[in-house]
Amino acid sequence: MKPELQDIRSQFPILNREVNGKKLIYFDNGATTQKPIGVIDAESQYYKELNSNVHRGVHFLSTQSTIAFENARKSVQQFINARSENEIIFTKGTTESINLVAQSFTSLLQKGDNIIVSRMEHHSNIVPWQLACKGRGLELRVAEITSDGLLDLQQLASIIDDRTKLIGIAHISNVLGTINPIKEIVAMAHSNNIPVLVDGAQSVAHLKIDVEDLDCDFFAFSAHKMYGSMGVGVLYGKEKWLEKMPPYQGGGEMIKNVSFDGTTFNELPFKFEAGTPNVAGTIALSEAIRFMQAIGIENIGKCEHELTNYALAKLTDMGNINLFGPIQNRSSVISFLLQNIHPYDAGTLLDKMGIALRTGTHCAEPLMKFFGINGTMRISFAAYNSIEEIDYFLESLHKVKQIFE
Ligand code: 7TS
Repeated sequence: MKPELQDIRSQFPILNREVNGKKLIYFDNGATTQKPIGVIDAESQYYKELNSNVHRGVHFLSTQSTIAFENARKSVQQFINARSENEIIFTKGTTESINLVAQSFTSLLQKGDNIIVSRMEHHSNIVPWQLACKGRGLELRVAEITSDGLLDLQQLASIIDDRTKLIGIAHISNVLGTINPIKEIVAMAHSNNIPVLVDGAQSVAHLKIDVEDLDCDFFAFSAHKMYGSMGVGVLYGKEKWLEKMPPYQGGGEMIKNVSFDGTTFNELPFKFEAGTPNVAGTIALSEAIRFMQAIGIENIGKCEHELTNYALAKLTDMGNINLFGPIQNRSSVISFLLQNIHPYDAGTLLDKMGIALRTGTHCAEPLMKFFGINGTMRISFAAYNSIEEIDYFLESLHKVKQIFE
């Protein structure tokens, strides 16, 4: 049974605090979600009782840390329905997961090959490819979008050729809330023998992720956007690719033997995990998964969907507002502009009223260019948000409008 909203909210200590003398309304979940007490406790418990390096010692604490760390890998594997734990690489976050693929995978390519990413990508799924392409003489192509913020699948099909070696695409746009048709894109790509990397930063906390069903080749996400800790991320990769790809970083843990005559590398997944990881944060990721599963990911998505529809309808009624992104089949990210009011000014005033939202380009400058704007305001919801919070936000937005009229 789905817990009541109050039971969910009570697990988040930060939601009780005030900001600028007002009750906090946290609508910046696209940037990072707040953390439930289970996650906070798991982190502090680790340092109080278990702190020790993983995979390195025969002593009690190291063994227990390693078991908990590897259990987290198992949780993630089950959570996204990966075939094997070998397919789960722990990283610092989505950004590092994508950089890993961008550097390692492209080392298998030939000068003149090309990679495709879309115009709606976060910079994290653009710049790593630019860096890799520049270094290796590869071409970066852009899949364009339509004016209502959908991926233009026809144009995408038209830029694929026999030198296309990978397509990188966001599952959900962090600006538009567009949910991209990953299965359709994967089918198109695979019919041309092209692997697909999905940037799941904005989907993992809102949709049930099943990498087997999506059939994507890589899936990247961050723990901190799904109620977990900062500095922890995941790269899922099909074993057939990860086996072929060379290590991304060198150091401890990723080797089997080191000598100056030649070093041999560890097996998957350790081949891609150089150095001491964020053990506490990784173990806490298991708690974040438990938190989401206790509510039910479908339930979270459904509640957020209701909040989104409610907010979209009320914002539309407000008038003098530009809403970006599709009307339907979208996620709980809403970007908008009030006519003649700079997002930064509105955001600053809303902050004074206790509301945390995001203003600016949202690390998606090519997308801003497409719409001919310099930024937007953005609200984005999580499992603990409520209709009452949206009502307060709308009232506050009215006040902001009045101030500028
Ligand atoms: N990809 C997408 C689609 C994102 O939304 C973000 C972060 C990232 C990648 C990078 O994730 P990181 O955890 O490695 O930093 N997006 C946002 C945002 O929308 N506002 O702040 C960060």
